[in-house]
Amino acid sequence: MSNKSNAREGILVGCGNPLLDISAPVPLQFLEGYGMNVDDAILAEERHMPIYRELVDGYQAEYLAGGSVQNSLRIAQWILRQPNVAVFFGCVGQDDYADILREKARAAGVDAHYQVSPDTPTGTCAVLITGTHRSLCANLAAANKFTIDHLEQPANKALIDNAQYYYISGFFLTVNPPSIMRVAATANAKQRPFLMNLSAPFISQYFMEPLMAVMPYVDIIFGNEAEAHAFATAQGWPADADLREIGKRLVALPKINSERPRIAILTQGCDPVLLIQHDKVQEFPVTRLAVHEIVDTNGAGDAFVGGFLSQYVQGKSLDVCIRCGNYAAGHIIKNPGCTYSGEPEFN
Ligand code: 26A
Repeated sequence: MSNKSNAREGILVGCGNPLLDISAPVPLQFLEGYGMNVDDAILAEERHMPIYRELVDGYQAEYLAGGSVQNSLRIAQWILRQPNVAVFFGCVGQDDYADILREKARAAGVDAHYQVSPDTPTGTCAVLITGTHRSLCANLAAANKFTIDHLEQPANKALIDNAQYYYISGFFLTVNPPSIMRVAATANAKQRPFLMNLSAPFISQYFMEPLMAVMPYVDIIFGNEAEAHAFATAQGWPADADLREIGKRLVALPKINSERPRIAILTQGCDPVLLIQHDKVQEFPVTRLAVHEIVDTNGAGDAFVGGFLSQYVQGKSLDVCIRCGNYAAGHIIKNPGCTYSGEPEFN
């Protein structure tokens, strides 16, 4: 069994949407009723608002800490076994849900510095489980109130300056691109890695402009196959481009610090993870779980990034980082939501 790491406190900073997940198994008709598909990740519109009440009243709903970046940081902390390596910024309300998120972050060892929007409820995400699939519908609420002032507060600015690795999801592009640009520019000025995630197809479909504004700063880009294809389509790349080709094109997009070429890491469920550097593609196999072992796939992508980050901040090779990502994702799938049980078994 591995011992705690000796990564430095505050070495990793993340920004994202702190959400409380309301998760329940539902019949497919439930999704259809709301015009949703399996494995969606969408922003709630007016017509989705009744979902949350309906889940709590009519189904066996569980409350779980969520929010993509926060999930990844919690997983990284679990593997690191040493608190406060990861610092998190995001906006919550002043309510019980915020207290739950604060406590879950603390218990996981994440050093969360929430901005508080007193008049807005904490964000929630409906997680609709249908067999081995899940569909997400986020009501960002307070998470959407995040402002760059929060990062400019002296104590928070010091935390950002002091970090060496930065991770922000594509999801955060829906909230506050100026904050993303600020963190990206800081990372670039200090020659420190800035990592991002494509997060969901709708980000490429509707937020391509801010995504492309930050892309030149992105040292490592994560995504799954659906997200990579959505990005390729939105870019007008050839419709027959496969994941390898898309990866090669992603790493070739313009980059500010050309001395550190971009890396793309593309996951594809139980098929091998692709690591793309220059025009070289490497594959990393994934252990296929039996259907009966799968509790829910919610958070698998976040856990992959969390496992990756836990090693990356220790300066481990990409090979080790990806293996740890696969380990973490496999573990999380066997647990509800993006939660873990027991001690990590990764060396
Ligand atoms: C802006 N959107 C849609 C989102 C999210 C999100 N986190 C941030 N922003 N939509 C879903 N999630 C989170 O993703 C996790 C699963 O990967 C959910 O809270 C869930 O925990």
